[in-house]
Amino acid sequence: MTAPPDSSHGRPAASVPLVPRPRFAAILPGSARLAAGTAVVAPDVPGVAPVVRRLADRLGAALGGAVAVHHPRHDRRWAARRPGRPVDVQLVLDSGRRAAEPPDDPSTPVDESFSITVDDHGVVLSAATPAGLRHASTTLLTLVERPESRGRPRPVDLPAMRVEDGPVFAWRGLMLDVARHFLDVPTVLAVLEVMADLKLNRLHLHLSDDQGWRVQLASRPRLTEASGSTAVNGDPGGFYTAADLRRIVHAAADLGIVVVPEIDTPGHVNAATHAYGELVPGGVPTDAYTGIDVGFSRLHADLPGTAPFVGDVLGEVAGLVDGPWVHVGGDEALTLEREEYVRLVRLALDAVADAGRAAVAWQEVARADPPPGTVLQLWDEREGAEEVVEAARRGARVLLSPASRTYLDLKYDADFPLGLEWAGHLPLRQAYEWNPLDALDLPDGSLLGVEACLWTETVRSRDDLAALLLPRLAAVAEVAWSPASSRDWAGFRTRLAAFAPRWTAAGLAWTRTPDVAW
Ligand code: TNX
Repeated sequence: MTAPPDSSHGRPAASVPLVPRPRFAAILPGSARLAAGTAVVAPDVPGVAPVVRRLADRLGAALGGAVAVHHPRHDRRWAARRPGRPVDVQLVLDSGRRAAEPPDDPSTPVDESFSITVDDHGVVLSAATPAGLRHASTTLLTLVERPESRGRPRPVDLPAMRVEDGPVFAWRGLMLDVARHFLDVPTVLAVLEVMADLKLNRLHLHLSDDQGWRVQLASRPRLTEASGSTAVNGDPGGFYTAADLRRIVHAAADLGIVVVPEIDTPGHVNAATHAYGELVPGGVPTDAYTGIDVGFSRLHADLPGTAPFVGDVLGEVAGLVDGPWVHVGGDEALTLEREEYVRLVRLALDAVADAGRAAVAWQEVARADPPPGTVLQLWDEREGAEEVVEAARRGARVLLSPASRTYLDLKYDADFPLGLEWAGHLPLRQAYEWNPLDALDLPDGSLLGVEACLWTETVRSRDDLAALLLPRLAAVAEVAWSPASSRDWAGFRTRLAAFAPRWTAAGLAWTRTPDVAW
């Protein structure tokens, strides 16, 4: 970031709290005042409407007073604005930069790049797509909001500046394990807001596991009747109704986040085998399981109930989300022979294809020779990476969640009260200082992105969740957005310290790690 000291703003520009780090930002001579009377001027097109709503709401809260929205075709205010008044914020869908046609394949990445110009005349946010305008708005909000003085709105004199930005990776995700412990809708909505501010764009929900089943399905009602209320340690469970999941999907979409639902098969299925004896040889349902071992449960390829179960469940779940992906799990089926594992995984992959969606799966699914376009999620650095690389050579895409960098359920250090240790500890700096492009020797273009994972064996409350998630999610977000060549730990610490008060203002019990001067 080109960032000379900024006298007009009263603070060095290096402390402008942008996380993730923009590709280019320069403070220029001049300034623009945003205050009550500032309006948002934007094109009246469907994808931009939620962006404008969020921008106007939050600008209004920061500046004091409602921020009006004008659509230029119906309103000449922008052109007629007189000097001396608060400036407006104009959103421009720049057709010159726009990809000619929306892609046929909805899983094709969209152009998320944007620019911001602040000068004496106003603020202009420009991008080729609504996604780009959303990130531009988020950047502007980060510059305008002072979360530490919440409740005291005031005018903001922004230094004149130019920002040009866009992500390295198309998939910047977070996985929440809502199976080991359930996370209710308000908690998920709060996490979505945090994600949007970090420009993350995929929420992967791990909806089923041995300890609980978290989505109510009309085709198999006993899943939640028998396994909705259980959780690790005998703690309270819970589940989403279809309407709950739709609420999450819609809220995410408004924030530019695609929900990727996961039904884990053919292992991690005790919640299912506890609900339906037809999935178990002999027909007797398994006992409920509330421990934290992995790898013991399984489906059976030769039982007549298995294929209809996999088909119905994945088909119904696919119908509850709007995005192009469904995650089929596939990890740690330790009691299955390879041949039966492959048969069972193929059932799941076929069910997702039949539903018109692309499959995402944990890395082990590389063994089942998945169809081109399948997204394989790498997590285990101990073994199996070569299989993923080979599958990528045959057309699979790769998502990186190496445990030692992205497993936000690992303890920060030995003394941290929450979290697991199987892959070591994960201090903030370790989550930050790595380059996804160096992780595997992948064919060009096959690396889709990076996803943080938050398994919830030890997470019993929203506070526990926030303590593990933040600040490390910010590190993963910057790794996924900003080129490795432009990142540096010292700069990240400074920017993060200025960014974090918004988490406090949102009531999140994040962790003040010892490596940052918070
Ligand atoms: C491994 S990662 C698992 C999960 C655990 C996690 C705990 C993966 C695909 N499987 O079942 O919750 O470790 O860190």
